[in-house]
Amino acid sequence: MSETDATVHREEQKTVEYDGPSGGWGSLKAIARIFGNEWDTPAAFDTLRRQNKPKGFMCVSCSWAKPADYHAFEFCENGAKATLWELTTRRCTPDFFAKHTVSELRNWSDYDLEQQGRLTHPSRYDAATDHYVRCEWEEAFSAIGSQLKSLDPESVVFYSSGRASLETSYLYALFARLYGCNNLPDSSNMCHETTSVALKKLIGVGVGTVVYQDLSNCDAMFFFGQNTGSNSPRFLHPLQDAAKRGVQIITFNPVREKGLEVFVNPQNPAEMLTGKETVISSQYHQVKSGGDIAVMIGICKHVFAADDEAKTKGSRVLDVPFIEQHTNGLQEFEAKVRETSWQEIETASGLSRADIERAAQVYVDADRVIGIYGMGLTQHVHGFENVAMLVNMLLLKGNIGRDGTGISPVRGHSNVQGQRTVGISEKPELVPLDKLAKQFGFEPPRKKGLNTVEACKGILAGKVKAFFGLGGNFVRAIPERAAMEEAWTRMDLTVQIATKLNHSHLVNGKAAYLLPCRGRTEQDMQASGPQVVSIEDTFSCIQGSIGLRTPASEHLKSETAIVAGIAKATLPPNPRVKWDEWVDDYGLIRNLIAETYPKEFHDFNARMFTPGGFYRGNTARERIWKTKSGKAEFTVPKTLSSTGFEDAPGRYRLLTMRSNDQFNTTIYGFSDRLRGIEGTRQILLINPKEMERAGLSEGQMVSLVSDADDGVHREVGPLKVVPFKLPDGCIGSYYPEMNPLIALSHHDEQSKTPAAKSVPVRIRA
Ligand SMILES: Nc1nc2c(c(=O)[nH]1)N[C@H]1C(S)=C(S)[C@@H](COP(=O)(O)OP(=O)(O)OC[C@H]3O[C@@H](n4cnc5c(=O)[nH]c(N)nc54)[C@H](O)[C@@H]3O)O[C@H]1N2
Ligand SMILES: Nc1nc2c(c(=O)[nH]1)N[C@H]1C(S)=C(S)[C@@H](COP(=O)(O)OP(=O)(O)OC[C@H]3O[C@@H](n4cnc5c(=O)[nH]c(N)nc54)[C@H](O)[C@@H]3O)O[C@H]1N2
Ligand SMILES: [Mo]
Repeated sequence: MSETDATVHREEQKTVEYDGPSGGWGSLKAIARIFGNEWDTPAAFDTLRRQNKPKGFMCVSCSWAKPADYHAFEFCENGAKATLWELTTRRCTPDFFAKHTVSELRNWSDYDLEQQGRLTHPSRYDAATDHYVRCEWEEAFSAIGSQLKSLDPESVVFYSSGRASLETSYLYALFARLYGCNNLPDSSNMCHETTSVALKKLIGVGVGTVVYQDLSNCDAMFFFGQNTGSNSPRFLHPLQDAAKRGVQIITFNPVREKGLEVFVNPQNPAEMLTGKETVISSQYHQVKSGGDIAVMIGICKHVFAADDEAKTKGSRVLDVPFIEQHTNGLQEFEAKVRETSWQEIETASGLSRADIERAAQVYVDADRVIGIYGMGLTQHVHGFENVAMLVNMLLLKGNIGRDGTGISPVRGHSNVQGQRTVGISEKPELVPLDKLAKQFGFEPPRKKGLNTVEACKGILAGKVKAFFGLGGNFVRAIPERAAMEEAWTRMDLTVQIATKLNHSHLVNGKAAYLLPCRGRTEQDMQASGPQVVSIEDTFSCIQGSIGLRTPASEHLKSETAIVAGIAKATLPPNPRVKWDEWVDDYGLIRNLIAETYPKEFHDFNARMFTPGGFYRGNTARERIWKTKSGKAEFTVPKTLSSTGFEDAPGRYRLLTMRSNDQFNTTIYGFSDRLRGIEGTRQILLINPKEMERAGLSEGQMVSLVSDADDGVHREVGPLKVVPFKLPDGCIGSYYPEMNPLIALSHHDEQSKTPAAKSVPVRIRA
């Protein structure tokens, strides 16, 4: 199936080598370009000024930490875009839905749909006319409730996208369990699930061990597949400070990402006026996509060699006391590393031995090292092995659980980590079910629920009959789009809680409801007064957020109120479950959270406005290992490549990328400024040598075809060929446009995270 009709853009495409820094004037211009005339300027600036500060609201974009000693403007280009996107003056009203059928809107692009602005009224799908029509809240709640009562709870999926507050998330998970299932997949299943599974197994906690102060105390950082400049730009500030302090920053990434090369701080007038750049990465290695296991084996090989040599002089490179006291499995790991040849490592990584040794020497010399990573490690068939290799590497020199060290997965959505903390999980063993049973007087379901890939399989097989989306754009974000869209409309019920219109709302089930909610920037007035909410950042710090803007429409409800409204209409009365009272006062929900998770959330209401947030603790950071063996685990890598498929003539590894002008499926514009790609997203990035080999010329239109070995035809095109610096065998294009090319079965073996960073494809000229 071809994707182009729905996503093609009208502007002329041009690609220029971008030689400016990340940050700088470009980031301010980028904001002005997108929002030129559709924001209420003074009010918007007032809102931005309060972003990520105590008693302000916490950014709706990424989950990067909000420091206690904040800047005058504690926001970045992309955080500002996300905020202004929510504050748009445009409205998507019942009139709009009266003008366009759902079938028509299904062919609109992601960009054009969200450009309609904020949703204003609850709506119901009217099959007779193929329109969304306005309905009343109570009507929606009772219709949804009565349909849910008639369904088998195990046939219903409760998805969430990572933005909703801790308060809403806790109620949402409670609702699903009171209803009778653990079908609580979230966007994390497509993202850092690899982290949750791997780190839990290897160091006993499913999250990173680093906190803000570690960034100021480390000697070196090793970066694998995380694009700071676009995806967590506020991280550029501590990175810049680190670089200035002489910290060695070693980057492995198939793409030369500007934000990891140089940075001009847009909040520093002197730097802005002089254009003075800070070089971020001291070494930048363009590893092949899927080549990180090999790279890290190479680094460890060099560490063992350096240790052999040190021994002859009576010293050690390995942290022997740490390894003996705290780890398990070094011997087998060491044997595997020693027997792997440099030739194998060079082939699998695409890097030379000399380059890997140069990076490894920094690791040998540095006393305190942090390992940082993103989707470049997690979204692979052997993503688990990627993360496990980084753990191996850090353990060798005791780089976990010491000040200035640690492992740091950079999380995605602003509260994705927190949602998991308060019970949104398909894995019953991660949730204190006995506690919930006592608290609310019911028998929680114990059967494992569906994660994202399993939910997709269930929908394809017709076993899943109803889908709830607490935010997000599931149908655009998942793999196997063509088959999924077709199967989707066979569901009995789809309910989407959203701020803006997106494609998932338009591939509706037989009965469908579109329920518009307030955003985090907006005031949330309930019976007891204005409400505040809370979120958890990537460093496990929990912080309150206060919305002050007037809501986009008087007909909106808060996410908390919508979840509670549906739950109340669905479930039998239970004296311990007080939906109405909880909506009246979110402080009561925080008390419930504190009761379920006393260690992390005691005195929640009192602590929620601690500057920088309160830390919920991390056992691995204290070198307490809640693993099977009671120690941190070395893992023997079973492969050198994380792609999960063999190389073959004409087969490429497709990396699906985010541009600087998008937040996931939300497309703000068509300028990927930091990569010099302007005006279109329908492109195929490929290096000039590979172009020549394949007989392609610049600007030629081609399509991509899936090369998975299941025989299913998947195709996306036309795409314009653009020469781009990438390793041999690797090509790039944008997410979500490329998602029809990803087979549902192409996922990390252990966590089932879709393997979006090495998709096997062929080019069809
Ligand atoms: N502005 C903005 N911010 C965002 C988002 C957004 O879309 N826009 N999304 C949010 C979400 S949900 C998430 S999860 C995060 C995602 O943030 P990131 O983790 O940065 O995710 P990606 O941009 O998908 O890719 C990360 C990097 O991995 C590199 N890469 C690809 N394959 C490999 C590989 O095999 N090895 C290595 N070493 N590198 C590789 C890519 O070139 C890219 O630079 O950002 C969050 N923040
Ligand atoms: N090929 C490929 N696929 C990928 C990825 C990739 O790198 N490559 N990345 C994966 C990753 S990391 C992730 S996290 C997923 C993202 O998957 P999702 O989280 O499902 O998608 P988003 O695009 O973030 O969702 C955007 C929608 O959220 C709604 N929204 C925005 N703000 C709010 C709010 O405050 N409340 C509510 N209720 N709704 C709101 C709006 O309607 C908006 O259209 O995609 C995954 N898919
Ligand atoms: Mo994500």
